[in-house]
Amino acid sequence: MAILCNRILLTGAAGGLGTQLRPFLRERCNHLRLSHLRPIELADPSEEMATLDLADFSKVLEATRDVDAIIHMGGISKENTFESILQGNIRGMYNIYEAARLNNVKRIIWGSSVHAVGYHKRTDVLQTDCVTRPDSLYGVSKVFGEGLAQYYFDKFGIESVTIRIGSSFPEPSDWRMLSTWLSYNDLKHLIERCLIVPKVDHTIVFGCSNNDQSFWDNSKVGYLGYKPKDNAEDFRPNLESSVTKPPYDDTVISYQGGAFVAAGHFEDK
Ligand code: 15L
Repeated sequence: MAILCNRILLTGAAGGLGTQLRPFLRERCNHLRLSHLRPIELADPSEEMATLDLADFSKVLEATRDVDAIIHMGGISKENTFESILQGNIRGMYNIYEAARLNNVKRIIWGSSVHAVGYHKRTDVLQTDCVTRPDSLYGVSKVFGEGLAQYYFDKFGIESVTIRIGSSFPEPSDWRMLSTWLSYNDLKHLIERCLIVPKVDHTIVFGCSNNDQSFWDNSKVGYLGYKPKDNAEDFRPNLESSVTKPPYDDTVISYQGGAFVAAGHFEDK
């Protein structure tokens, strides 16, 4: 396997996607620095641990030292109180970018979300430069992150790939995921492309597999060379036999953000 970087920082290393990416990235760099809130047992001499809270700037500054690229999958991964979103995703994202600037990190690849555009209808086919329509405070924090990535590119030349991840799970488990599913293999291929392509400026790409029912069109960012192979359609028979199909006009299915749109405002609960 070709070594792509000397040292990569992977945030959220013990989370769902971090766990998938860890062995994959380990083969593509000399040193893989893992960051998480709690210590993780190291699996290889090439791994290093950076235990940290993303809201703690001095810790993030230390963790980004001597790093060539950051794969930022950490932070809050669904709707929560504004206070939690503020610390984990807004302050956390700022800390990553500001620390990257001070430590001269060249490229950041990070997980934005379908929830940055969740209020678009399922009938809209979105281009990567579409307007954002967040469906939650979580989605708003992703829009903040997308703005931050653009700002740090325009002002400081730090390159980023913002991946608007759909639903990255072992397989689609509801009807909406026929459109939003991102297989783990396609995620890994996409991350590899984001590391390899020589020039990305700030690119926004939808993180989805090659789904027949996709809401998204990545053709404007063809230069990434992302060619997903999996298709959620292969799982339709499983869904048909095990998951009730919601009526077509149900909010959970009629908006791209699904349950996040249907859920109402978190702070009212
Ligand atoms: C996300 O952004 C979440 O992190 C993930 O857990 C799923 O809920 C996904 O969106 C989705 O909407 O399927």
